[in-house]
Amino acid sequence: MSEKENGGVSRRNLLGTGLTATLAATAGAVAGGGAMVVTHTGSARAETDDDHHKKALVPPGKLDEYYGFWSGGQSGELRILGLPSMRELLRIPVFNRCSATGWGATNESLQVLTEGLTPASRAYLSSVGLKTYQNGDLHHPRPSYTDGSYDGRYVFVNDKANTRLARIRLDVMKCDKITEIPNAHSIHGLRLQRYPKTGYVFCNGENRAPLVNTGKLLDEPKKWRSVFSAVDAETMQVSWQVIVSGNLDNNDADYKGKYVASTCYNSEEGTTVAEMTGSDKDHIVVFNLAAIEQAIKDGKAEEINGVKVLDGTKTSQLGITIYVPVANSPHGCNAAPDGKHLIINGKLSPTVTIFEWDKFDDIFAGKSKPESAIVGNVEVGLGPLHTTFDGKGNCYTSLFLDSQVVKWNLDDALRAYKGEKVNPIRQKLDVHYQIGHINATHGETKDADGKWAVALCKFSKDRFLNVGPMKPENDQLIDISGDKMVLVHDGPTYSEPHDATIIHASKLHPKEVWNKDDDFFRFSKEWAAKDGVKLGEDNKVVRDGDNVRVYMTAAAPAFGLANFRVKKGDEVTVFVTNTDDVVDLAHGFTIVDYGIAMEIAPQATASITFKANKPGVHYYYCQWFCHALHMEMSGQMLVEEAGA
Ligand code: RUQ
Ligand code: CUA
Repeated sequence: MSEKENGGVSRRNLLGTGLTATLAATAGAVAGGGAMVVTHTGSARAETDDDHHKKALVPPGKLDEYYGFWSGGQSGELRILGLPSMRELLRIPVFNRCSATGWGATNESLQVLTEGLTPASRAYLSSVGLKTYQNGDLHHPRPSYTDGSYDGRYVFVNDKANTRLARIRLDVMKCDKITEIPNAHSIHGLRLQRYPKTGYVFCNGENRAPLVNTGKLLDEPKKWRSVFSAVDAETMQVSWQVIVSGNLDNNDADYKGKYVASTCYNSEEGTTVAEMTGSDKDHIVVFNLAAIEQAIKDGKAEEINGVKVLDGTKTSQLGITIYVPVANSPHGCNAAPDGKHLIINGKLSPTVTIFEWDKFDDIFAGKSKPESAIVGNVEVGLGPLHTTFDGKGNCYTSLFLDSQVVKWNLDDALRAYKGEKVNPIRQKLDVHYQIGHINATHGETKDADGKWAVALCKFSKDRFLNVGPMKPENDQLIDISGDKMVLVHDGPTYSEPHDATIIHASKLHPKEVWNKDDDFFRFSKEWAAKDGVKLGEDNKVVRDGDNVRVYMTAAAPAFGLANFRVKKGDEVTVFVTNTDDVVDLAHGFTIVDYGIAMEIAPQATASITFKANKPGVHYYYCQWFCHALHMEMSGQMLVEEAGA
């Protein structure tokens, strides 16, 4: 039976367990019963409601109300979308190599990409002819906080592929720091200290690996370790690390600056799927920040690869962690904007578990049992992964297996747990398909405003024109402002947005043009100072043995140098300063048949270093359309045969 014939059952049912949802959706059912209202908005035709849809329209010339920071997954980049239009506004290269901007090739970007590498990675990369990693796997974009609200300073992102943390400056939307985390293996969960401000960036080392990972203990997985790291948000240095039991998955911090909690799977500490899911309980681990800082002061840490590392495993006597058993393989970990509650999403269990942060006080003091922190448990549906919030007491949990978002009420859930006869479930909405993260406008702050939520679906299947075997993902916009959730937009996205955070536009004030003295240009500024050159004024070629430094301006529609001459074998660095002080007037610099290209935004300087090993006339041109005479904005690099 084809998908069409069976009414879409196989599509919705891809991962096996969404049967109830499927039947309801197939029938186009809108079912309500008893105290519980469950709405299936149904098939691909029926789920957009005209009024809600219009609310999401942003007409030409009008601006969006929110910035969305979208992970680029294994593309390694960060993206900015406007909400509610879901228009993609910008791509910010981070862990990837970017053909347009020269990220990964310019000296400015290479400084960012190489400064924070561990000595071991640096040695490995140079042994294979690389300066830095060429890929990344960016899951979690997290904007910085002051007192539980977004403060517009930075967005932090993880790299699961190469164990890194990166920081993006929100004034210029550029990555300015990347730190590889030593001792950990694969950074996954990433959250920030909320109070008094960020502070610490909390990085979950997902995989267990030998500590130190230098070729010993290969066959002794029981001795491998999973490591939790706190990184200083300003210096981007690792402040401390804690060894834990089990694999760290996602984490979140409270609103008081006292605790961080993390879900852990594989409490069995196995290495195969069967071993990792053997027992029916895993746990969350809770970190006590004050106790950790005290233990470091008291000299309880061991220094490993230059970092202070504490033992926070189950058998540790330091009193810095507690372990609370929860159902097998919990995943999402979400602090509610009420500042009091923490939601743990079951993944393999159809439930979410509610914790109260304050109850950890007595548990750390030894006055009560770890389980006493649990104040609620709701059966939400199959495959709960993440929960977001509307600031009005409702929670929205993504159901991966059911391909649904379930809206439930926190207060009712707490009352139900105490034995009252209330059903906390408000509504279930079909999404398409297999949702991972869900995030609402300001949902991770105390300013959660309950306007929109985005459902980041892992599969799009039939939702867009068929583009071959590799389909886009589907990021859906849901209007959560009313009693009922309404799906208003499908947005195809490229591999693979795991997560997104959404900030009201009033919170961010990016610059229109660069400040020409910005520290981001320090590489160029330092060389110009050494060479006695004024960036943005002088056009000059400086020869220094085999090293040639070429300084030029770019002002539409001409480069400051019509040509420059070097010798085969020279190491050439070209510095280009965009002297146009005009909004949106970017230039570029590309050398033909040399693999050289870079972006130069208004008032910026960019530089790139290469070996002039190919003799001949090589045009350079501006690759950013900047002027009616943009095509004429070019010049020639003349490379002489050596000895000529
Ligand atoms: S995790 S789909 Cu990488 Cu954010 Cu939950
Ligand atoms: Cu400058 Cu095109």
